[in-house]
Amino acid sequence: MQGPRDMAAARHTGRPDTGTDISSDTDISGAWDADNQAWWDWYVSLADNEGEITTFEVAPPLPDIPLPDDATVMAELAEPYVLTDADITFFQANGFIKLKDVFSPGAVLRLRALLIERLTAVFGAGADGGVRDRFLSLEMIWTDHPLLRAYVVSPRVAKICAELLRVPAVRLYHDNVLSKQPGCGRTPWHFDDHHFPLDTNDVVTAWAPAQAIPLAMGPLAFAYPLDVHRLVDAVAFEKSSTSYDKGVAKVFAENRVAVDETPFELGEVSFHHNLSFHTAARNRTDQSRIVMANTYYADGARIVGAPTMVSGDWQKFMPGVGPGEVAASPLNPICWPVPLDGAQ
Ligand SMILES: O=C(O)CCC(=O)C(=O)O
Ligand SMILES: [Fe+2]
Repeated sequence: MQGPRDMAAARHTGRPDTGTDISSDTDISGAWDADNQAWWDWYVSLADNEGEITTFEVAPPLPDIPLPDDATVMAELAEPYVLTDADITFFQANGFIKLKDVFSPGAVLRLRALLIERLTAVFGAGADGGVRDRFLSLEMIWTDHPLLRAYVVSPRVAKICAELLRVPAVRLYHDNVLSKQPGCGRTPWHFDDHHFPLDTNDVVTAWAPAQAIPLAMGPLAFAYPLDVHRLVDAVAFEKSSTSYDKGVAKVFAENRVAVDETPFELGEVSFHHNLSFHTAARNRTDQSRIVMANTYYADGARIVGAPTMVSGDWQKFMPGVGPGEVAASPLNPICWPVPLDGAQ
């Protein structure tokens, strides 16, 4: 499939724009033919934004605290987090929940430093704020680094996911480092069901900020309750315009749909279901909004019969697994419950 990433991605990747057939702008049946970064460049180009940001708010400083060592962070990431029945009921009804103190401040600061190191290795200097306007992404950072692996396959996080979904076991779909740089535009309204080629609705993304997120930095924001997605079923997805984002915003406004757009404290993590509609505002601060967003799904789920281009680079996350097959490659370990041999 040629060209769905179109001009925005071509600008950033240096690849020529191979052209988009606007007569079939709603046809997403082809496969994605570029990488995950190109996917995000394309995806954020679908958001409706007004004007350019020229003045940047000073982001709150990161706390000046002693950093925990690897063993301390790993122990914390394995420690169970106690969810209440009310938390689970809230998630089931609303499709999202924000939980405080999932990570300690020290674990967040270690994560931010590790992610900046990785982002710098790929994108060069400035990932912590100097690079402007872009949405940087990285994935598969967990396979060769024990501490990053501990964050991604964390039993603490995965147990929360399994309990929120009310399923006995969850696997990792993939990790996703998302850095919304100062000046970067909105994340368009969407639900993740289109992104994941998984034949189940037992899918949840743990969106873990690597700093606090004030409103000016663009916290993830959720429309609720969960079934508001039905209101926008009829809005056609267009792959090279902002019409879908605008269309969803219009329907939600007309129906006075509630949106939770609130800051994230340091250590707070949100969890959203694959049918939860979400968006994020622009980053108007001088600090990058770095997040680790890892997706987990119920063990036993299969790949859908015909993944689309909106499923992006999915084969990278499930090598050797074909359409219709059980989604359980070696890159999709069961993260909860912890296997008896401890091997994740
Ligand atoms: O970080 C963002 O702005 C968007 C992330 C997102 O859509 C997701 O993790 O599902
Ligand atoms: Fe999303």
